[in-house]
Amino acid sequence: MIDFYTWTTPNGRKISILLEELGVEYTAHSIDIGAGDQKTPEFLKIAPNNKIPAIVDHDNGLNLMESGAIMLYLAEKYGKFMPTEPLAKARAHEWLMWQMAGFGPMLGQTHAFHHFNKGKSEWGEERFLTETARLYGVLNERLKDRDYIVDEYSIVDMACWPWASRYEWQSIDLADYPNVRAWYQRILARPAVQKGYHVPKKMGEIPAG
Ligand SMILES: N[C@@H](CCC(=O)N[C@@H](CS)C(=O)NCC(=O)O)C(=O)O
Repeated sequence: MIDFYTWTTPNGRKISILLEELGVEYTAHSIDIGAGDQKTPEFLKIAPNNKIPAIVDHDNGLNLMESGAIMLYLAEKYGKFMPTEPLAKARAHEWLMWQMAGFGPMLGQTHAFHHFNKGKSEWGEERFLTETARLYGVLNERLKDRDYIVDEYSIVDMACWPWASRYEWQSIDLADYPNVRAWYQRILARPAVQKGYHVPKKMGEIPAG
C-alpha cells in the first residue's frame, strides 16, 4: 500500500495519474499548500524539501519526494510505462529531464508572474511567456508524426500532460500547437487520467484542449 501526499497541482497530478494507470492501491492525503500544510514537521519527515508530491511505500518503508524520482521508482517497481531497451530508455530519461528542468519550472514561473501576479513585473511575464511558448514549440516538433513523446505512452507523457492542462493560465492557445493539442486530447481520453486529475479533490472540469 502506498501513502500519497499531494495537492491539486501539476506535480501532484503526475503521480495520481500514474497511480491510477498502474491500478495500485493507494491512499491520497491532502497537503493544502495554500494553507501551509507542506511546512509541518510531520510532512518534513517525509519530504525534506517541503513540497508535494511525496509517497511512502509500505511494502518496504521507502519515503520519496520529487515527482520525477517517484515516477521512475513506480515505473520500475511495477515494470510499466517506461521503456526497458537501453536506447529507448535513454530517450525517455532525456524527455523526463526536459520536463523536470524546463516544461515544469518555466511554466510554473509563468503561473507565478503571469497568472497569479499579472502586472507586477512586465519583465517576468515577458521572459516566462516567451520561454513557455518556446517549450510548447519544442514539444510540438517532438510530437510530429508521433502519438506519444517516447514511442509508447509512458511516464514522460504523464509528467508533461498536467503542465499542458494549465494552458489557459499560460495564455497558450493549443490551436497554435496542433501536435500538442492532438496528444493532449489523446491522453485526456484515458479514464485513469480523468480520475487521477481529480485527486485529492475535484477543483473544476478538466480543460478540453
Ligand atoms: N521538483 C519538485 C517540485 C515540487 C513542487 O514545486 N511542488 C509544489 C506544488 S506543484 C509545492 O509543493 N509548492 C509548495 C511550496 O513551494 O511551498 C517535484 O517535481 O516534485
